[in-house]
Amino acid sequence: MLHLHHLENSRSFRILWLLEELGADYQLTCYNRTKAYRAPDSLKEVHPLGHAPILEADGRTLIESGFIIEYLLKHYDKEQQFKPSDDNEEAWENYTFWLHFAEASVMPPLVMRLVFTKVVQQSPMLIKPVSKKIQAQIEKNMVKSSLDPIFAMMEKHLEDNQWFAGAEFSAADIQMHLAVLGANAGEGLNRKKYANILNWLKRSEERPAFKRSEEKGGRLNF
Ligand SMILES: N[C@@H](CCC(=O)N[C@@H](CS)C(=O)NCC(=O)O)C(=O)O
Repeated sequence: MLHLHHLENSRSFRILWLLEELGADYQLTCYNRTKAYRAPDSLKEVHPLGHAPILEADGRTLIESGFIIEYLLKHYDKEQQFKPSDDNEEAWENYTFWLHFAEASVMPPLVMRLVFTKVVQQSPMLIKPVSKKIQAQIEKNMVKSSLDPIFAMMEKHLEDNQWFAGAEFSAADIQMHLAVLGANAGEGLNRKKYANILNWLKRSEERPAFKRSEEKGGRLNF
């Protein structure tokens, strides 16, 4: 039996989406974020780290979205629909690269952006102008300067490929989706400069399994 612990507006949406793509039989428990935008303490009762996603699977408690994806594909994707086979070297490399790239390279600057946005929001009135200045510096020197080349690389890849693994949709698209959506929040990605990324985003969100995940786990809203 599979039991997904899903935190609203979070990485656990990835697992919900994959479970829907797989047509798996699973139980879903949804959690709301606290006022401070954290996970509620009740998630710590499921796993000591208290982060989402958490998947209870086959008598074990699994964390880490990339690992959970690989676990589900190994045990529940018998026809290997969402991961290229090992003998398709190019697709396998693309799949593995982008699956890791999402958490290792795209999410860190986005998390930094989120943290500094929260710092400004939670600063007392008197020091708000100072915290805003620090936020602007971090955004320019650490967030934007990291994200611009990352998005140029993604745009180039999607110019030649329909999906991140190549010709076929895979779990790498699921893992990358949340990262791209996060970066597209606020001002949004430039329509001309990032046309291929935005078209890929649209294609991904048109999938019936994505729509069902939104109905069950709530819309992602950054
Ligand atoms: N690298 C982990 C990150 C897990 C993580 O940080 N989850 C966030 C949600 S996106 C969380 O639970 N944050 C709530 C908190 O820290 O209180 C993964 O991919 O699963």
